[in-house]
Amino acid sequence: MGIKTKNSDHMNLTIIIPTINEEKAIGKVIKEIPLKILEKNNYKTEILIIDGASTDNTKQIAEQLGATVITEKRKGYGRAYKTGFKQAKGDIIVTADGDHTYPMTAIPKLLETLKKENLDFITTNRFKHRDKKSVSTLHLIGNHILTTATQLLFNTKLKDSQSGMWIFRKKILNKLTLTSDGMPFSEEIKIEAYKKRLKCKEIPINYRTRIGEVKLNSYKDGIKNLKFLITKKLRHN
Ligand SMILES: Nc1nc2c(ncn2[C@@H]2O[C@H](COP(=O)(O)OP(=O)(O)OP(=O)(O)O)[C@@H](O)[C@H]2O)c(=O)[nH]1
Ligand SMILES: [Mg+2]
Repeated sequence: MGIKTKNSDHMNLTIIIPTINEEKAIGKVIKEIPLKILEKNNYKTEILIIDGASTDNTKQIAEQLGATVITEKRKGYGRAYKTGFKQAKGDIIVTADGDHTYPMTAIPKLLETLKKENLDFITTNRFKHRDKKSVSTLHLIGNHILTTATQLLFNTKLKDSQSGMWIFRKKILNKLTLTSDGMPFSEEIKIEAYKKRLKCKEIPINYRTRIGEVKLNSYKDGIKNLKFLITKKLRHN
């Protein structure tokens, strides 16, 4: 008869956070991760910060709080995630920005849904329960255009194509064709998960106002995202 060790059925979880100069927020983000609850729920958690060569104290703060920091000098939000996915030890990956907008306290509940409903990929919808000031009118319009374009071009029912909080099983990554190194990576990972007919769900979350400097160039990034969707659709056909 084998000896049953405590936590022998644990799951490895990697929380990946891309950062550039997020020193005002990153400490709060990491401290908000409910490590004790996750441990109680049998998750062994690794926190990976993929830093795009910050010139402030982002890396030092993250390291002090127990995160593993990887410097990825190549530019881009998508590039950072690709590097993070390669380094992640977890069977399950959770993503979030390093700007305190996403609710890290929601992670245990989202993981429970992934497990209970045997899902492959969860993306989140920021628009149902958001702080009033968290998204400017310009970004609301931009988001609406991009989400509608995603719905029409790729026949998805997504309500928020730009959310940066996803919870998924790492094994699905080899089924996804992820080409973008930039901001369009966010819509691409969702389109790929839905198009590859994985078990996907979109779940509302609370969304807060950003701490720290805005990195996004609203018009430039919005147009880049739209162009990306059209090019991807043409390639798809
Ligand atoms: N490593 C890395 N991180 C990046 C890069 N660009 C953005 N980030 C980080 O990726 C996350 C998402 O970027 P944000 O600037 O928050 O983009 P956003 O959420 O669309 O815009 P906001 O509404 O201003 O929050 C943040 O934590 C950034 O610090 C990059 O080129 N490399
Ligand atoms: Mg953000």
